[in-house]
Amino acid sequence: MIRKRGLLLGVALFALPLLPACGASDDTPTPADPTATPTPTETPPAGQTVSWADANCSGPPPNPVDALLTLRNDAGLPTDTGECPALGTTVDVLFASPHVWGDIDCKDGVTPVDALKILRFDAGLDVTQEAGCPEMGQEVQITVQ
Ligand SMILES: [Ca+2]
Repeated sequence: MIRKRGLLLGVALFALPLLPACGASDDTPTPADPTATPTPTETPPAGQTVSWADANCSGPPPNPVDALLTLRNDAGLPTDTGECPALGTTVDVLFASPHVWGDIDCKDGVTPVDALKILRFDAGLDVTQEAGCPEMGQEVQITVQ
């Protein structure tokens, strides 16, 4: 009996290298074509450089027109934000967390307080921003989510 097991083991060990590996194909690998042009990887969409609180992308600095747009948005009236995202759109701000476009102070969404802060900034008065929120008029790069 021991001799029979030894014979079976010997046959199994002899035949093992002859069996194809699990999942292996019979195809031999083809070398990479050295003349092939590499496929370019897809680049992320380019961001848009804007001035924070410039609601309609008219150019820095933010001004009372941006405040008016903010109030119109709050009242449910149409707003023309030009090449900027629509007010209330979530945007990724480079080197900052996602923010809502038009939520100037990064607090409580787009409200009349944001319009007031734009007017204060325009008048040269102090404006308080939430931690991690861009400063008024700061140049930022945004990408619409
Ligand atoms: Ca706000």
